[in-house]
Formats: sequence, C-alpha cells, structure tokens
Amino acid sequence: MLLRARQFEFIFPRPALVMGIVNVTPDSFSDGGQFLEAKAAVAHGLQLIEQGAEILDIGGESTRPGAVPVSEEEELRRVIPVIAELAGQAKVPISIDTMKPGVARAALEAGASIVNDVAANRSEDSMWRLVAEAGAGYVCMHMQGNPQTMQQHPAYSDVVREIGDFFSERLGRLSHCGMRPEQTILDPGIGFGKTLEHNWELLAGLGKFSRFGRPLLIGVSRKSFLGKVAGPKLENRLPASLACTCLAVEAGAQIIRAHDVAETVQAIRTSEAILGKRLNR
Ligand code: 7PJ
Repeated sequence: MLLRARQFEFIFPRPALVMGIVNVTPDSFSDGGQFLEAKAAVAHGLQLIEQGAEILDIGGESTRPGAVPVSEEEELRRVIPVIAELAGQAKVPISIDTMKPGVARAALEAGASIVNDVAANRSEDSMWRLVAEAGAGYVCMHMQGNPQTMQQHPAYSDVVREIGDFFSERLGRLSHCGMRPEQTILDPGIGFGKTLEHNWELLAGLGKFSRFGRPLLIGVSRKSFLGKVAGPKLENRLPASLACTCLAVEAGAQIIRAHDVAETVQAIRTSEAILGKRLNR
C-alpha cells in the first residue's frame, strides 16, 4: 500500500507513523505577540521531529466541541508563517489541519504536503479539486455535524457500518474530483459527533476499515471521552491515550495523531516488536 503526498512517499507495511500536533492558537504557546507565537510553534514542531514525529499537523482553528470558529484571515495569519518555516527546515511532511479550502490552498503554496480535513463531510468539492491538483495527501475524516453542534445528539444505528459507508461514498467522490487513491488517508474521527460508547465501538471495530486498502489515521490524544476513565485533567490522559494507541496499531492503524510524541513512539515500537512475533499475521 502506497501513500503519496507531493514529494513524500510511504510504503506500508512499515512502522506506524506518529503525526505530531502543533496547535497555533494564541493561548497554546505564549501571548508574546505574532512573531513569538510563530517562533514558539516552529521550535515545538522541530522538537516533535526529534522525538520521532514523521508528520507534523499544524492547526490554527480549534475543532474541539463547541469551539468558536476563527476567520480565514486570522487562521492564515496564525499558520502560514509556521508552515513556511517548518517546510523549509524539516524533512518530514507538513500537514495543515483546516476546514477551509482557502487556508488549504495557501498552506500548500507555503510548502505543506498533506491536507487534514476534519470537514470531509462537506458538500461542495473545491477542497478536493485543489488537493487533487496539488498531488497532496488528504486525510478524509468522518464527523457527524460540525464542531459547534456535533456533541449535542450523536446518533447511529451501527457506527462502524455507517462510517464504512461514508468512506466508500467519499472515496467515489474524491476519485470523481481527480484524487488518486494513493493520496488518501481514512480517519473515523474519534470524538467528532460520537458518544463515549460510539468511540469505544469504533476503536473496537477499526479492523473493518482495512478493506479500503488505505492508511488509517487515529486521533485519540488527550480527548475528552478519555475523561470517563482518566479524569478531567488533560495532563492525566496520557496512559489512556497510549492504551487506545497500542490497540489501534494492533488493529491496523498506520498513523497516530498525538501531542506526546516521544511517549507515543515508545508505546508503538513496543507493540510492534510484540506483533512482529505473532504467528499468522
Ligand atoms: C483530529 C484531528 C482527529 C484528524 C483534531 C483534538 C481535536 N484531525 N484534529 N483526526 N482531532 N485527522 O485533538 O482533540 O482525530 S482536533
């Protein structure tokens, strides 16, 4: 299985990739103004690469439940200087986490190689056409609703089956927009319009998505559904995040999106050492 994202190529099976999270929101690093904010984000990204991140995901708009949307102008102001600097310095692909085609386009021009689209449930196709044309990687993530409303009444009759149906339908539309299968990554969108039970069912059923023959990306890092087991403090959710990560890797996930990169890489490499000795794999 091949993943192509502009000049980058990954051939699977191979050790799972950790996608390190770089949030560029005013409160995420410092309130020292625009320049210091960008500088801190770049330094953080470089540190995540040293810790073993093989993709960096740069985001300027929070998509946590109920988060306030930011304007395109503000999102561009936050992320573009960081992407330009990291794309110049880093040897790993830079991903832009955005719902806006205008931000994706500017990010690709600044050197990004992957568009991480949490709004892949969109109805219009300009995002897909521009990603197809750039030959960039594309993360097709499932979300029920939008970040403002998604946690109000998540409802599925069979969450694993319905997300599988979503992937099938989207892969058809992506292809219609000129996207090559090698460009796409699938993500069930843990926490995006899902109850706690839906998230557990999805993590239990991940193996069902291998039939698409595309890399699977899973993002669980510090998410609020883990609070049920790990408590309310974000900084106490690492063990729960790593438990999900190891089981996701066992189920066939190839890309793990994480804040705590060094710890996540260690947990994954340990799991892979054991899985490599299993018979009948
Ligand atoms: C995800 C994401 C995820 C992808 C966020 C958070 C919310 N992109 N962006 N998958 N989560 N592809 O990190 O808590 O799960 S933002």
